[in-house]
Amino acid sequence: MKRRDFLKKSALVTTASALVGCDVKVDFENLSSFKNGGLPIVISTWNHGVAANKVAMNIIKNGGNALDAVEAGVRVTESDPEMMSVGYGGLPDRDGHVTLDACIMDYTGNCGAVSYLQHIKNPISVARKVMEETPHVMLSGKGALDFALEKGFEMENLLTEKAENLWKEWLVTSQYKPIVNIENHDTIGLLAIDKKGNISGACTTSGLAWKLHGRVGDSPIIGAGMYVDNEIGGACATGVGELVMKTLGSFLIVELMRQGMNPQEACKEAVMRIVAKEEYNDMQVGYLAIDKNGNYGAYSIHPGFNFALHLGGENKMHDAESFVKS
Ligand code: SD4
Repeated sequence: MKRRDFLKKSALVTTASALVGCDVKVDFENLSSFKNGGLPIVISTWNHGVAANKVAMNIIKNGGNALDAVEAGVRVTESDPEMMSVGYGGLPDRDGHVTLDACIMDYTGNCGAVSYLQHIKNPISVARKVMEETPHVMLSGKGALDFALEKGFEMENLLTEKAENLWKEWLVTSQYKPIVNIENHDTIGLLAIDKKGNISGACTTSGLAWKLHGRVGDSPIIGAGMYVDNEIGGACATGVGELVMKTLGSFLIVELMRQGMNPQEACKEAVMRIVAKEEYNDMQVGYLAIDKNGNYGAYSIHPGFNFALHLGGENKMHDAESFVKS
């Protein structure tokens, strides 16, 4: 390695260590986990991401911007009744109510969110309206619903027969215990960079199945479920939201990238923050990140987290690396 490169890399390690306040071991000699990307790029969580990416990338290819792309992409998942962890068809809380959380963030740093929203199929579009048509960042519960209705969204029953039957089966034992990767098609977090190099992100979910009524997870929290900084990159999360909220995972990842980590290293470090403190045996968390140049990373606590990547004309599933190996 040239001396200049060595000094540059050493400086990055020092900065990263100072930031996280602990002994960060970033192996800059072994960058095998570094994922070369490119532009434009769309990346999203779980299998349902393939269909969402396709719609998002079409918008970008036709000259559209990243914000329109991320919104349109996740709307596909929200509108699909077979996706039982997002939007219409989502599994309800323990009292049988489908309550939705979503957030969106653009390349200017604007953001909007809704939490504990009921009866509206596409919460991401309500979140965008909050961002663009109110002075606020988040609306919640009945206020969010009233706002959506005022903006012309339709009130619908989101509890499908299939979801209702599963809820009734659950009621028999009423045991609440998160199971790692149980649905394998969870919350959708989607990040995109358009042809102009602008980054946006969206995240939307029906939250953990059988949650306490009123529970809100990480997905609508800017910096927890998703975060974008157009100068640096973006990140999003899936899994047990409480663990993501405690560490503000997506914001942390973007800040780690700002200090010199690549997206893969930053996702891994954010997972390490969780496993250092929490009982993680039954808890899954997965992170995705992209940097400004379209390089990407993914890391989870347990194996089984996968993501859809639309890059260089291909839209394919990939398995994330994980802290627990098998
Ligand atoms: C939540 N993070 O509400 C969401 C749920 C999820 O994989 O992503 N499950 O906690």
